[in-house]
Amino acid sequence: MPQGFHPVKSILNYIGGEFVRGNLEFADVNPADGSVIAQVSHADESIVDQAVQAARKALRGAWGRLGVRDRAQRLHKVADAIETRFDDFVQAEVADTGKPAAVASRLDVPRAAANFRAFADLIKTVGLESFYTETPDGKSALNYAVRKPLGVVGIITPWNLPLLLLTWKVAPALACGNAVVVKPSEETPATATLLAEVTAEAGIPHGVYNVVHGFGPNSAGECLTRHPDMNAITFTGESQTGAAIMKTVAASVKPVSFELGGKNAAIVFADCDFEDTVNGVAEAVFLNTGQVCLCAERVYVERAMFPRFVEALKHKAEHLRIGSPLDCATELGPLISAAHREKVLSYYRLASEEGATVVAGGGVPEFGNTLDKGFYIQPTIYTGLAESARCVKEEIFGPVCHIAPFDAEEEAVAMANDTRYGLAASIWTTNLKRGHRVAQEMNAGITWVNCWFLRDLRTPFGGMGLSGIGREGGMHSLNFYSELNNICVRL
Ligand code: NAD
Ligand code: 6OD
Repeated sequence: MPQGFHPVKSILNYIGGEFVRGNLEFADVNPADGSVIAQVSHADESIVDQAVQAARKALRGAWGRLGVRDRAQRLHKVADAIETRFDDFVQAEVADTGKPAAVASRLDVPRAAANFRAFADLIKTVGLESFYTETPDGKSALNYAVRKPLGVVGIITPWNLPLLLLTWKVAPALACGNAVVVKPSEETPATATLLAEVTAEAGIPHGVYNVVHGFGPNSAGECLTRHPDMNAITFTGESQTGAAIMKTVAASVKPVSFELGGKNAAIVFADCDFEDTVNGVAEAVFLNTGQVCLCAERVYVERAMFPRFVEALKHKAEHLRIGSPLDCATELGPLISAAHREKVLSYYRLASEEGATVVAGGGVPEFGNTLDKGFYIQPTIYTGLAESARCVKEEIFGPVCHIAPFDAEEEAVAMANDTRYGLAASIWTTNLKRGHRVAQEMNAGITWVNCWFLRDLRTPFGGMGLSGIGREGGMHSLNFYSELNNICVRL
């Protein structure tokens, strides 16, 4: 747990092993009190180009010649270095996001190290796909496919789990032998830059990991996606942004991997373990102030249990400890920005206009201290909305859910699947047969039964519909971050 708050003062781009200042700067704001914690150097088109060229040079140098065993060893060293500088990462992440230090210490920073270890271990086990071929006209051959890096990969990430989501892509990209140019969210630039120091300490050659800071459209993000020497783009963020990026990269036919938004459902059956389910659903709704793409914003509860469940979740929401991220007891931090709070509040207002009953929250908490300058919001529960309401259909990305009753299993499945998204779902029941059956009906990239956000990094991760294109995780990541060259040798 960090002892104090030591904000970074200046956050620079990182190119070819050097920290690079841009001509313009923008402010990095602490969401807990609205204070400016750092000035961030903005990367214009020429700085983005320098980063791409540095990455290309690294591929032609030592990195391009390094074997799998050595690459894996260095990725483990990156993980070691993240663990050594654990408190620095926690402090930087907490200052940027306002998330409770307890959450960053339990989730974000350990996952960053785990991402490097998982892909370092996996890449060493990957064999070659091979076929012994006999043709009808009597020829024979040995076919085997070798894995080659894509080249320079552009990685664009959001602000909700900045280090976790960045390393989730950097680790497999480097394991496959690529060089990367990353553009973290403008809201949360610190840990990507800290990771630059760590990669250098771990012996990752200069130019393999580059960081450019800036915004999306007409800024560093778009410059990356437009760059002709970029070989692939992997992106996590809003579905609309994914659509804009897709349009930009279409001209140069680059591979893309998109992990996008969600409007995830939790289905609670009356035979669930009540206490476990209330705790699990509360976590699925409120973790990280609801700013996890996997969070449940729609909760469907079997009618027999509906009033009791609503009361229990209300109790949870009203007893979550909201406060300073640095206080060990804090469970709920602020939203990321004033603009995002305004967006979430606009949905709170809309819910009332759409006829919702406010079960809990619905507004902004008051502290009587500097936290009033932060971007806090009350955890909120609604009931009574029509399934067609915008608040039930659109991703809000805040600590909020709508709870609706259902009578039959098929009805719950139909309501849960009635969405253009398809990222995650959770099913809560002690009837395992039903758990398996309903889980298989879900149109989602991941469905949890009696748990939520329990991750195995070898499993496929991604979304259907508006929630994304492609899968990452385990071999799926390695398949995205490499190309196969099939070699056919006449015998
Ligand atoms: P966002 O789409 O606004 O921004 C994400 C990143 O894209 C930022 O770095 C931003 O600067 C950049 N960007 C924006 N416009 C761009 C453009 N035209 N070209 C290139 N880059 C551009 O998303 P956000 O607000 O940072 O994050 C919240 C969203 O991310 C939510 O919708 C959430 O569901 C989604 N998300 C999805 C996953 C997942 O795994 N599916 C994970 C986390 C977050
Ligand atoms: O756990 C992961 O690997 C992952 N990509 C989580 C995404 C969370 C979204 O906010």
